[in-house]
Amino acid sequence: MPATELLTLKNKKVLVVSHRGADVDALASAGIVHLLLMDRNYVEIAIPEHLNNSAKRLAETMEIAYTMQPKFSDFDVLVIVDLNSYNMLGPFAEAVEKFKGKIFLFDHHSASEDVIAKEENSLIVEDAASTTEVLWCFLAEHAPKKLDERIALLTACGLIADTAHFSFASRNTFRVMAEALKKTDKTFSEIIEMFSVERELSERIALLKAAQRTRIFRVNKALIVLSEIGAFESQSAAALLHLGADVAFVGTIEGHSVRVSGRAKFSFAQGYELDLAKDVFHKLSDFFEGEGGGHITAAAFTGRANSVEEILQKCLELLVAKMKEKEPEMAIKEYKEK
Ligand SMILES: [Mn+2]
Repeated sequence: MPATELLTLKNKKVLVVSHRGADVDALASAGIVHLLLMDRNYVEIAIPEHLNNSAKRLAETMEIAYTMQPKFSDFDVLVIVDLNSYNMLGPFAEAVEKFKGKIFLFDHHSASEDVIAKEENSLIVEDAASTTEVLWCFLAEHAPKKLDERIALLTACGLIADTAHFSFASRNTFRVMAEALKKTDKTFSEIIEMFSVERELSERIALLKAAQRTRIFRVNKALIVLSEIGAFESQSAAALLHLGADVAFVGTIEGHSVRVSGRAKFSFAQGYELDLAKDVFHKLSDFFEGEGGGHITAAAFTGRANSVEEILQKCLELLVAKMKEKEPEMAIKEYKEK
C-alpha cells in the first residue's frame, strides 16, 4: 500500500496543500491530515487563491486554520490533498515543482499526466467519492486508532459535499459514511449544517442567466447544452443538469483568461463509457493554452483564449466524437429560438 510512510513522520515541518477554489472535501481532507500528524509534527495548511463559501464555513465551525501565503522553504514535507495536476495548484505550482523534500499525495480525481509525488508516496483512488473517503479507508487499514470524532466529522462533510448529498455514491461511500456516523453524536442534518451557507443573490442571478443564455443541442436521445456566464460556471453547469440537460458546458471569460466547467449525468456517462475529464477536458489543451481535469461526471478547464464560444464548441465536438464510438450514426440538431 503506498503512502504509509506518512504515518511514521516525526519532528517534521509539514505543509498540507490543497487546490485553488478549495471546496469542502479539499478543506476537510487537509484538516484530517493536520489532525493525523499534529501530535508529532508541526503542521500548517495552505490554500492557493481562494476557498468557496462552504469550505470557509467548515473552517470556522471546525476551527481549521489555513494560510494563503505559505513559505515553502520553511517545510520538510508536503502533503497534497484532493488534486493531482499542477494546474489545480494555481500560484503554488512552481513552488511545489521545485520543492526538495518528500511529497505525499491523496486524491480521487482522474489521474493526470503530471507526477507531483512519487508513486510510493501517492494514493489516487479514482472511483472514491471524495478524498476524505480515500483518507478514511487508508487510516482504517493502517491506523484505525486515529479515527476519532473530528476525523469522522470531516470525512462525512467531504463525502456529503462531493457526492451532492449522495447523488453519486458507491456502496463503499455508504459504508464509510455509516462508520463515520458511528464515531459521532451528531445527526445527518447537524453535519450538513456545519458547512451550509445561504446562496448569495449574485450566484442565483448567475444560474438563472446561464439558463437564459443556453444553446440547446439534441444528439440522438441526449440533450447537450452550452452557456456562457460571468461567474459561478460550475454551479451553473450543475443547475442545468437539474433542469434536464444530460451534459452541460458553461464557460466564463475575464480578459483572455477562460474557465469552462462541465457536468454530465451519471447514467449518460455510463451509457457512452464517457469520462468527462479524460475524453473532453484533458484534450482541450491540445487546442487551447491551458489545462483541464476532473472526474467522470464533473470536470473543468482553465486557460487562455479569445472567446469562450470556441472552447464550448470544442467541448461539444469532443463529446460527440466520444458518443460516436458507441453510436456511429449521429444526428445533431440545434434548437433555435423562433
Ligand atoms: Mn474532492
